[in-house]
Amino acid sequence: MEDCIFCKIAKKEIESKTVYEDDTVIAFRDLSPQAPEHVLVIPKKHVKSINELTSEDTALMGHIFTEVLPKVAKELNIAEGGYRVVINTGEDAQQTVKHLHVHLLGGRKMTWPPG
Ligand code: DGP
Repeated sequence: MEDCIFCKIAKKEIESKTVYEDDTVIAFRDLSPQAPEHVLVIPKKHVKSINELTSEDTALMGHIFTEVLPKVAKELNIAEGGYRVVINTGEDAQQTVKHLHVHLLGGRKMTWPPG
C-alpha cells in the first residue's frame, strides 16, 4: 500500500525504533507512548484490520500471539508484572492507522475499563 505509514515503516522507508523483526513481522516503539513501554507489532504485509483477515493469515496471527508478543514482553521486562494487548478495529475503536497493529503496553498499572 503506497500511502500506508506502517507499510513504509516495514519497508524501512520511514525510521522507527525497532525492537523485533523477522520475515513477516516488525515491532517498533509507538511514536506517542501511552505507557512506559508501548510497542506496536504489525504484520509486514498490508492488512487493514482484523475484519480483513482471512484463513491465510492464521499462521501469521498465531505467530504474533504465541511467539512475538511474549518474546517482546519478556525482553521489555514486563512479562511477569503484566501488560495489555490492544487491537483497535474501525472507527468506534478509534483505529487511526489503517494497517492492523497490536499495541503492547506495560510498565505501569493499567486501569479498567479503558478510557
Ligand atoms: P490506533 O489508534 O490503534 O490506530 O494507533 C495508532 C498508533 O500508531 C498511535 O498510538 C500512534 C502510532 N503512530 C502513528 N504514526 C506513527 C509513526 O509514524 N511511527 C510510530 N512509531 N508510531 C506511529
